[in-house]
Amino acid sequence: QDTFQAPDYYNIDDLLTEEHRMIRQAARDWVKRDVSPIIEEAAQKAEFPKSIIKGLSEIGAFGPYIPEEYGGAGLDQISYGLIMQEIERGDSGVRSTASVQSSLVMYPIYAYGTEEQRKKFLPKLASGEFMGSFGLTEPDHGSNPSGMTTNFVDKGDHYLLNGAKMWISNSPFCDIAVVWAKNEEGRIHGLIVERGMEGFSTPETHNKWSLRASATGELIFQDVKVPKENLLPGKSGLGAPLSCLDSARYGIAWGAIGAAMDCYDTALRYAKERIQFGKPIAGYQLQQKKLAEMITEITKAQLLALRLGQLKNEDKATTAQISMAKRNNVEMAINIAREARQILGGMGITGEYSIMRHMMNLESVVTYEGTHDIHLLITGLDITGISAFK
Ligand code: TGC
Ligand code: FAD
Repeated sequence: QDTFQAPDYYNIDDLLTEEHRMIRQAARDWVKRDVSPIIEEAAQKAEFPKSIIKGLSEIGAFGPYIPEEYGGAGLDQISYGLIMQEIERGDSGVRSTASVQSSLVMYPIYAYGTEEQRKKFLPKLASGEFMGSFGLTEPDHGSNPSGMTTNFVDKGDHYLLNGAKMWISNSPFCDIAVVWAKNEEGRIHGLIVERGMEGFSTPETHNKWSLRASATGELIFQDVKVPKENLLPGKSGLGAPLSCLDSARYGIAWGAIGAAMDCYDTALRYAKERIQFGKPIAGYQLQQKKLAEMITEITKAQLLALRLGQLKNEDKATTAQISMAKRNNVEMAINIAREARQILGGMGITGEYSIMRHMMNLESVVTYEGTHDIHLLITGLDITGISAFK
């Protein structure tokens, strides 16, 4: 039974609006009812639970901040963050599916697409009728996407797309993929590739120990004819995909708090109930140190995310500020998962509890959307003015 109770040590709820709390409650109720009961089995079987797509749409997780006229939920950035927090409390893989759909597929179509593209794709993506994926990473270009070799050539009435993307969330079942590729001049553009186009395939990546309830795969393009109307005309250059990452990374900064909260809540309950040497292990200083540090770190992460949300609402959040929050909050969550796992002793490694699943999932979250080290270098560049990437 899912008995989760969210910690709020600094009364941060008082800083939220009534609407924020209602949106969060709806997401929390849905996770308790429709995600928690099935997610462990899905992860053990390494299957994406398609049954959750409808619910994700209903709680506004597909395009939370996309205007309602395009099927989005028309919410503010803090609501978006709270929804991600609740979903990742259930599982980082489920949050991944929502992040990709919202920030990496709907956002670029909304921000850089034509009115026809918005009308054609956004309502179907918001309802979950269409699922999307985002192809930036390649086998030889992960942290350095500017080196990508996927390319397209203008053939008069269409573009001819060739190349391959790797590590792509949702790829095995996506209906459309927003793919970043270079034109003949080496300029990066976004193209909408649709399932069924000849030469387009999406093989699944198997044997992951992490994000097992999320489907990951490749996107392979062999002379794919992409209609010209599928190019996103609004922005080109690496800045176009990076601006989508800003939005997804912001959501992860909130989502990681959810995973951390679940680990903390589970460990606290367990420590109060588990008797060793004649008293609850929660009564030993070493266990209290772990729990006290967990709630301190969760509280700091909550404040960071909330302030970032305020800045996002005012359109003032910088890429470097988002990097700091993504990096800090994911590291916070992975550290809490590791400590919480220890508090549960042997029970911590079983699927009876969610902690080990969170811990394994977070190994992907700390790597994707810019690795832990890449985000540190973004902060380093921001404060020194000197790039240490190259
Ligand atoms: P750099 O020279 O810094 O920038 C190139 C151009 O882009 C502009 N720019 C931005 N524009 C908008 N928004 C941003 N956030 C921007 N950041 C940079 C920049 O001004 C420049 O413009 P211009 O006009 O001068 O050309 O680029 P760089 O090649 O030095 O790379 C910088 C670096 C390393 C930070 C960047 O490449 C990076 O972030 N690498 C990490 C790659 C990454 O995060 N990949 C994620 C793939 S998607 C994914 O993981 C999804 S997981 C989904 C899930 O399941 O949840
Ligand atoms: P590399 O770039 O090879 O990095 C390896 C190590 O070197 C890292 O520790 C890195 O920090 C370090 N490093 C790299 N460059 C530097 C440097 N300049 N200085 C110091 N250290 C450096 N991508 C997508 O496009 N779409 C998706 O939907 C998507 N989903 C994903 C889902 C999962 C489960 C995973 C694991 C990945 C996903 N990715 C996706 C890819 C992800 O964004 C990349 O894995 C990530 O950007 C890192 O690239 P890489 O794995 O090639 O590692």
